[in-house]
Amino acid sequence: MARTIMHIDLDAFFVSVEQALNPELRGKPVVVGGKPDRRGVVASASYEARRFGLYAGMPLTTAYRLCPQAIFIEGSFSRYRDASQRFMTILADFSPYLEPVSLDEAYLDATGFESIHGSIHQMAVAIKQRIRNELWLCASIGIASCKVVAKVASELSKPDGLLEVAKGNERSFLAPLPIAKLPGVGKKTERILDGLGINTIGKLSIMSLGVLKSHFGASGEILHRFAKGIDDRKVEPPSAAKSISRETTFGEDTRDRSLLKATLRYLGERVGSELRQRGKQARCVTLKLRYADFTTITRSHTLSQASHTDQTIFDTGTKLLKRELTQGKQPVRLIGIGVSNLVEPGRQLDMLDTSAQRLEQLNRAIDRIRKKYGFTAIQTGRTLLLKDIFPPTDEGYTLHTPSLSR
Ligand code: DCP
Ligand code: CA
Repeated sequence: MARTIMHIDLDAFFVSVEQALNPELRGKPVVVGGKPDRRGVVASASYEARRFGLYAGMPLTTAYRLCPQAIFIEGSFSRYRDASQRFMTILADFSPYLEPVSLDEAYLDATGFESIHGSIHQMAVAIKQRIRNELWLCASIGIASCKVVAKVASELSKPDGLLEVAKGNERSFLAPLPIAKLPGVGKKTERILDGLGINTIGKLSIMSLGVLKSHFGASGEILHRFAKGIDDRKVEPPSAAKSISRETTFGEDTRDRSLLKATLRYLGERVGSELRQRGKQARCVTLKLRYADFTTITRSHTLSQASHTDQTIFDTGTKLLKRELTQGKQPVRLIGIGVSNLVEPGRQLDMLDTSAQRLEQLNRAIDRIRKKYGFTAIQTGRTLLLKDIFPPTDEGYTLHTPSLSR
């Protein structure tokens, strides 16, 4: 059946939330990420700042060099989380088939809901208006018959955009665009495709599937389908979300194993707590490290049995960390941990094992206390070390980079 999918993405999200709260920041080059004398990168740059060449991920020192007059602010994750929740609540009024992708981005399956608003175009205008009136934020919306085309459309329409790709035009819409615009094409894929003389989505769509598979394996087939504007992925409401992760960038690169482990424990507890809150168990644990030179690795381990305890997440993460931190490695800039392959808790065989049962009870007790008194009300032995490094708040430790599970 023909579907109508929307991709809604807020413009310059972190910065726009700051501008909504503080009129003095409006219309100016603004950067959220921290003071320019600090290590770290731009998390979000206002469109005024982008005119000077600033973009997310750029080191703050470079941003300062390019645009010294920009206003650099630290930002506050709790403000963005609140704005995000209100954004998602507005969207949910338009269709129950809502899939948040990150704090400021969501897919909406609008099939059948258009007529309430007159047309799909008017529905999108109404969404943009509510977001503007209630949140003082700007949303860009792409409309198409599938996710991948809707996402490319919203991106292309930015800022304050609205772009509808008519059914039947998916492929011709994508064809002239550079391959980097296609979701799934990262820097590495782009380089390989470039080496093959493929620089537009159109050229990618007429490549032989065999060649694509030989370079990219199974994802070659997905790329090929996306390039042709074919994407059967459903809009999946959150309970079906596939992974949970947390990560943080250190103020200074570090080789200190106890600090790495303490941070891993803390991040793992946050992941575990969300996992339990969602009533899920995970089969896969992934460690992420970024080294001083920005090379980034992820290492995953599949558990023999799905789990949602902090201890399992931490133990698996530590094992992966130990294996990774062999001698001669560079200092670590960022550490992260995540779980994926989420399943409904089945009948638990290991519940016969009383130690597993005790662990489970302990986790539940901790969750209850934290819910009542804040995340740092209880600190497990290992995370105590973090107290001197990151100031704890009710929200948890103020980590440098809020993590987004994308
Ligand atoms: N973010 C971050 N670090 C990054 C990228 C993004 O912390 N490397 C945060 C800040 C952004 C938010 O996530 O405001 C949303 O990311 P987007 O990629 O959607 O970027 P923006 O919303 O800032 O800009 P755009 O208007 O291009 O969507
Ligand atoms: Ca955005």
